[in-house]
Amino acid sequence: MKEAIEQIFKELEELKATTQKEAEEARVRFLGKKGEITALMEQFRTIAPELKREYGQKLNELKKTALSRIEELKSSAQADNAGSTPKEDLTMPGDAFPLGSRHPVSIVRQQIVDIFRKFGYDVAEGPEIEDDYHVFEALNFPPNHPAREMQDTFFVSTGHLNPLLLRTHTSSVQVRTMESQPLPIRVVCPGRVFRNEAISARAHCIFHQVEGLYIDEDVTFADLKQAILLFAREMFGPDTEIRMRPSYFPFTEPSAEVDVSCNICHGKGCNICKGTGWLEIMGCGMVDPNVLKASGIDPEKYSGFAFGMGVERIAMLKWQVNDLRHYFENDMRFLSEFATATEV
Ligand code: 2U9
Repeated sequence: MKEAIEQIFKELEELKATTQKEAEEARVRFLGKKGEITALMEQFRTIAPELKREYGQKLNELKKTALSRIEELKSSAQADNAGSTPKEDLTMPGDAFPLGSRHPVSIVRQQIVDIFRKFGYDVAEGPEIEDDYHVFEALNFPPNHPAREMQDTFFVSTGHLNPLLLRTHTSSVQVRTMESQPLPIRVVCPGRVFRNEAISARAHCIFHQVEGLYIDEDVTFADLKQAILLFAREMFGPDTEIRMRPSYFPFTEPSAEVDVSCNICHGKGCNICKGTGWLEIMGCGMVDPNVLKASGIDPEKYSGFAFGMGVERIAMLKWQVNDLRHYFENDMRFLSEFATATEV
């Protein structure tokens, strides 16, 4: 028995297999039901008890060596499909790629833009780094207006007449449209804006706006009101009502804040609308004649309306999100809630 064990150790050392099939044949030869090592194991039962300890250890060692040698051969041998069965089930469907989804702010921005496109508006975009002229001067901001201070606006360059800054609204894009496009103008301008503000549940130093501008002969406040009503009904549902409250902006006169009827309680009063039945969605007004004049448009012949809304604010109302910061934190638990929310 001793010689037989030694002999098999030697053979295992010299064992070669170039294919899976050969490796499997080697396994059968040594460890199969009628294999050489299996036979020795059976023989072991009949040997004298005083030899059992020595031979038992040797046989165990031999079996272990055979198993690891054959495993080694199997993993290094080329796959030979003619003789072996593939481990994988090639008919199984593949693993799905984990696809991302659109950001809720991007979904709402697109919905707003799509509604105005349907009304016949063009879409315009412009630079995020702007000059003082296009953000403030051309929009009738007085020289001492607080928005022009360092506390409110991020300046990129200072110390000259027309400093560069991060735009605080997308109105600069409408100014550039007035400078370069023929009349009439019907345009919406989506984009990112920057304000030097402390971050809280209701404010952020970066957010998104969609602003709109319509200039033609005989554009009136009634046209503005109708455009906003149609927008509100597309965005928040066909039963939505609007109301306007007087307001003030340097670039519009008269100006108004727009509220929509609360689509949660339908006017009864709930904690979303703080018991008022109304939710503020945007500001608007008739373009100030000074703004038209600054861009070379005759205010005697033309008039226009403009409006502006914060995209995060609309998204908060739409999905009842109570903290603006969720939109900037990129927490997958929050973002994946919107994976299927792409319908208008
Ligand atoms: C031109 C002329 C007029 C754009 C307007 C508002 C009213 C407004 C705010 C809503 C919430 C900004 O995001 S927000 O903080 N906007 O209330 N924006 S009218 O008026 C213009 C724009 C361009 C040439």
